Amino acid sequence: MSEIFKNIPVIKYEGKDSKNPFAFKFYNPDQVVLGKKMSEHLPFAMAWWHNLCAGGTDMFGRDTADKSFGTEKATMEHAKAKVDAGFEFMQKLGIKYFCFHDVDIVPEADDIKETNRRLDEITDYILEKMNGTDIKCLWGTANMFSNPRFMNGAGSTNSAEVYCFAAAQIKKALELTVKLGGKGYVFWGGREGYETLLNTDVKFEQENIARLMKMAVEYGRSIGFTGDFYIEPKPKEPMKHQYDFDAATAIGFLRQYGLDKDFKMNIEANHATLAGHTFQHELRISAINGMLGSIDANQGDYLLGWDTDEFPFDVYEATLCMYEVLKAGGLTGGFNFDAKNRRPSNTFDDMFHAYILGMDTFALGLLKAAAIIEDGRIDDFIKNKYSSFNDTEIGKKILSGSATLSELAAFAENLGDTKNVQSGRQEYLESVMNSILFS
Ligand code: XLS
Ligand code: CA
Ligand code: CA
Repeated sequence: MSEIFKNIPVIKYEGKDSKNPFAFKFYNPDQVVLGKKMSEHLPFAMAWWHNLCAGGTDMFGRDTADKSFGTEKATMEHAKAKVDAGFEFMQKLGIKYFCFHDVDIVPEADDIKETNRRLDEITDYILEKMNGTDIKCLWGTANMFSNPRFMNGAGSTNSAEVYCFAAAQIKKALELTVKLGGKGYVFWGGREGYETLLNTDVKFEQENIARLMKMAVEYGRSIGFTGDFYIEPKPKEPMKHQYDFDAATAIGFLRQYGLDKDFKMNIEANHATLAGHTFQHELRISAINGMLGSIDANQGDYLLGWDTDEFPFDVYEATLCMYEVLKAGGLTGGFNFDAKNRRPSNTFDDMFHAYILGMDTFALGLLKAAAIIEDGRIDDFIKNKYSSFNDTEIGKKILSGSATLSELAAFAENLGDTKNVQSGRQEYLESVMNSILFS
């Protein structure tokens, strides 16, 4: 098989002063940070769909980038060329994981039996390519949103036949995930939501989604899938209301239906901002609930109200993300670049520049987050902020859970005029952040 990304070398770390566009400036895989190699802190993954399939088509125009890799598109030859391209790409960048939807890896046929046969063939080929490399599958998923049959959802559809079709796709995608040694399985509910309550029974739809997830867990466990199932929350787009609005909503849903032991969150930065949250907020809510599983590493654009899936360049955001990840003790999943080149960045070189940018951004984020933790001022501030609960008798009583409302009321009556004498010190803490980030 001949080289696809000709003239693009293996990307190496050259340090921050390097001007080589095909070198890492900050991602130094063997560098030890807080006792662990950077490459272990940052299990990066390539998103099959954006990197190998998407050519820049948008609502107003067709592809600008040629991802045919010298073959005719929508053929098995093309599917195999994408595998070749993907493995060459990952090897040149030192990326150890990939994520895929069923329909990213083969063209979908009219008959699911034929699609499944193609999936068997291509995953045999992927396995062959994996052999002798240390590249693995991070997670798999079924695309239950593109095909017109899913216009009213998959788990939330009104059609029992479409529901069965979704079940068939999940079953196969789980089998493939197990075959490729995948660590996780994702549910992103792009069409699981509604446009208007004039035609929707929300309770019915949510219960049906839960039933489908339960069946997926039972089947997955029965075929040896030991990894995590993930919900990837997103508030809107394509639907006006999506059921997995944000982490808090998704976690509540999982608990309500007894799915919380098998599921965690796959948090995407751009989805967080669409939900009106920061990326860090979504990570924190997942982490404190023991459900921070994996991350879709991208970023949105604050001027645009949709899911732009940009490669992350914002070091401040990446730092706050890595602060959450370090505090949570790492991820069971990884960092999937669910991101695409901007439409005019349409060459093979640009694909590499994008990943170099993303990997360097998260490497910087890791270094800076470690520096914040080592510096200690922010952690100390937060700890001290609540000291009245840890250092006083009444505070301790409240924390122990043994206090009554009447007791606290009696305590308050003896206080006279009470003020909170502790400043929030936000501006000071922001300046601490800047001094750590830019030192
Ligand atoms: C779309 C989602 C999707 C999931 C996987 O907005 O990000 O790509 O990650 O289906
Ligand atoms: Ca995503
Ligand atoms: Ca997205």
